[in-house]
Amino acid sequence: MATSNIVPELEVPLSIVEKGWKSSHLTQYQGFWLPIEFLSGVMACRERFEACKDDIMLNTTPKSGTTWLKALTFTISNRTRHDFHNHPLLTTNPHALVPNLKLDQYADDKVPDLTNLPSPRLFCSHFPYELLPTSIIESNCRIIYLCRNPKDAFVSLWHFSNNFLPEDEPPVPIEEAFELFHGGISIFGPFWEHLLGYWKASLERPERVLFMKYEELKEDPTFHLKRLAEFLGFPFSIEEERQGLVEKIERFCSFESLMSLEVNKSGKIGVLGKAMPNKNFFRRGIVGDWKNHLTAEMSEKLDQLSQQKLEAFGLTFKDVGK
Ligand code: PAP
Repeated sequence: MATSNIVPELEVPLSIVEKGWKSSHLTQYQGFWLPIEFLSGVMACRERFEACKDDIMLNTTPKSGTTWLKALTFTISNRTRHDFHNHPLLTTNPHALVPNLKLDQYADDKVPDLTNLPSPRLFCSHFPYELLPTSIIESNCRIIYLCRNPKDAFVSLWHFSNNFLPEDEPPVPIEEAFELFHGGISIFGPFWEHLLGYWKASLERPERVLFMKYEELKEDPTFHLKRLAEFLGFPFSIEEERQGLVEKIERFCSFESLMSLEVNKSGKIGVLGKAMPNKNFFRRGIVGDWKNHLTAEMSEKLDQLSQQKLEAFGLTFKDVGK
C-alpha cells in the first residue's frame, strides 16, 4: 500500500511502498523506485562523486547483464595488462573487479579517495540517467548502458529477489511481483523510464552514451564487442582481429565460461547488506526464458506497455514477444 510521506531531514517528498518485493522496501524519489536504505547515499553520491573525463561508467537496469558487461569492459580495456592464463577474472567475480558506486562511502559528508584506481577508472551503477551524479554528465565521460527486454528482465529479477528471503519463506508469488513490475514498481524502476532516459541521451550524445541490448549482444557478440571497444577508445587493431582476440574475449566472458569458474561457483559478494553467493548472478543466461514463467496474458500486458511507452521513441525489442 503506497502512502505519502515527508522525511524532514532529507526535505524531499516521498511515497513509501511498505511491502515492495520483500527483498527491499522501495521508496519513490524523483519518479524512480529506490531501496529505502539507498536513498541518502544516492543523493549524496549525486552531489559528491567526482568523475573524470576518462572514466567509464557502466549502467544497467537490474538483471540485464551487468555481470557480463563488467567482465567484457574490464577485459577489453585491460587487455594489454593481463593475459588469459593469469587473468583477474579467473579468480575474481566481475562485480568485485568493477565496483558499483559505493553509496555508503558518501555518508556523513565524506568523499572517498578514488584517485589511485587504475586508469581508465571503471564504475557501475543502476542509477537512472536522470539521477546520475552531476559530475558524470559535466565531465563528459563515457557512459555505457545495457538493457534487456522487459519479460526476461522481470523473470530474472523475480528469481534473484527470491534469494533474499529467509530460507523458510516461500518465493514471492510471480503474479504479485508481476503486478508491481508492470505498475512501474521495481528496483530503480519504472523499468521503461529507466530505458528511455539512456535511450534519449544516446540519441543526443552518441559519442558519449552507448546504448546496448542484451539480446543483440547474445546474437552477434563479435560485432558488439568491436563496437564496445571502439566506443571505449580502445578499438581492436587489425592484428588483434587477425589473431582472433575478439572471439577469445567473447568466449572468456561467456556465461558458460564464467559460471564454471570456482570463484563463481563457491564465492560470495555483498549485495543489499547480505553475503550473496556469486552463483546467483549466473542462472540461465538465455534470451526468452520468460516463456517458462509468464502466462500469455502477462506477456501480452508487458508487450502492450512496452509498445505504448517505447515505440514512439523508436525503441523496440526484436523477436522476444512471440
Ligand atoms: P545485477 O543487475 O544484479 O548485477 P545481472 O548480471 O544484470 O545482475 O543479471 C544477471 C543475469 O545475467 C542473469 O540472467 P538470468 O536470470 O536470465 O539467467 C544471468 O544468468 C545473466 N548473465 C550473467 N553472466 C552472463 C554472461 N556472461 N552472459 C550472458 N548472461 C549472463
